[in-house]
Amino acid sequence: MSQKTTLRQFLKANEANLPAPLSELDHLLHSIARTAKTVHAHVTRAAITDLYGTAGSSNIQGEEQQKLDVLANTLFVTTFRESNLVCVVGSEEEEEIILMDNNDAEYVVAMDPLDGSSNIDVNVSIGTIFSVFKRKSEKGTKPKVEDVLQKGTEQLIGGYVLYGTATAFVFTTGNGVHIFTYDPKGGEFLLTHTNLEIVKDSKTYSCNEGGFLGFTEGVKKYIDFCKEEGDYKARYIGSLVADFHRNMLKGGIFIYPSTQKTPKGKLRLLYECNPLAFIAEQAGGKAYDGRVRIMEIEPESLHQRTTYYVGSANMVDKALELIETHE
Ligand code: P6P
Repeated sequence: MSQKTTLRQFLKANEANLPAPLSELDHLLHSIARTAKTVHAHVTRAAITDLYGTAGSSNIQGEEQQKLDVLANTLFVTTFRESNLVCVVGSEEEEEIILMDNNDAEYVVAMDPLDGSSNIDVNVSIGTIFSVFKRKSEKGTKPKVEDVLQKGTEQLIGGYVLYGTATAFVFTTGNGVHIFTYDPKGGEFLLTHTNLEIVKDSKTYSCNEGGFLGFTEGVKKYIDFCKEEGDYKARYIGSLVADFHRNMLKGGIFIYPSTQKTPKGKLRLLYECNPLAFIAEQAGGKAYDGRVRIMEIEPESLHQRTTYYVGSANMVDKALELIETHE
C-alpha cells in the first residue's frame, strides 16, 4: 500500500494555490477535521451511548432536533470559537448568527453541523456541510449577519464530511476538489482522491419522486425524460451529502425541486447548497436553482431555502432546458 499524503502535507505542497495564509487555512481545516473525528466517534456509537432520538427541542425550521444535531452543533461552534480565527458562525441549528467573542478574527463560517440526521437511527450515512468566507465587516468591529449572507462565489472553502461506510472529508479552496479519508488506525485523514472530476453525463438521477404530482411541469418532463431513456437508474438515499457524494464519484444529477410542501425548495442556500455547488463546479459540474447559478444568488436571510439541481453538467443542462421550455 503506497504511503498516503496527510492533510498537512497536502496543504504545504499546495501553499501557492491557497486563497489565504497556509498557517490559517491549515489551522482551520485541521480544526474541522479534528471535530469531524469526534462527531464520527459519537455517530458510530450513538446506539450504545443512547444518542439516538430527539433532543426534545426544535430548530429555527421547526424541525425536531436529534440529540446528535445538538451535539454536533455544540462541538463545531466550540471548535470555531477556540480556533481564534472565526468571528461569526451561521448554523442550521441556531436562529441567529453565533458570535465567537473575537472581533479581530477574519473568517466566517456557515454550516449544517449534521445534515440528514433523520437517518441517524436507521444507520444511513449523514454529513457535515460548511462554507468559509472572509468577513465583510471591518476587523475589530462586532460581526454582523451580512458577514454570513455572502454569495457562493465569495467562498474561500466549500466542504463536507460524509459519515458513511468510511468517513470522508471533502473540500475545495478553489483549486480542485480533494478527498481525505479517515484512517481510524492512524487517527488521520489521508488523501485518497485529488482533483476529482464529475463526468459530464451519467444515467443516475436522484430525486424524491414521492412529490412528483406537485412538481412543476418542466421538472416532470425531466423525470419523464430519464424514464423514457430506459437505461437510467433512480438513486435516492434521502441524505443530501450521501446522494451528492455518490454523484460526484459516479456522475448523476440531484434534484430537490419546488414541491407542494416546499414551494421554494427544502434545502438551504447558505450552508447546504452553496458549499456543494462550489465543490460541484470545481469538479466540472453545475449547480442551479432551475434558472440561475446557485453561487450567484444574493442571500437575503440566514435560513433561506432554494430549489436545487446539481451534478453532471450535461444532465443539469437538460433539466434547465426542459424547465425553460415548459415553465
Ligand atoms: P425529503 C435531510 O433531512 C435533508 O435535509 C437532506 O439531507 C435530504 O437531501 C433531504 O432533506 C431529504 O428530504 O423531503 O426527500 O425527505
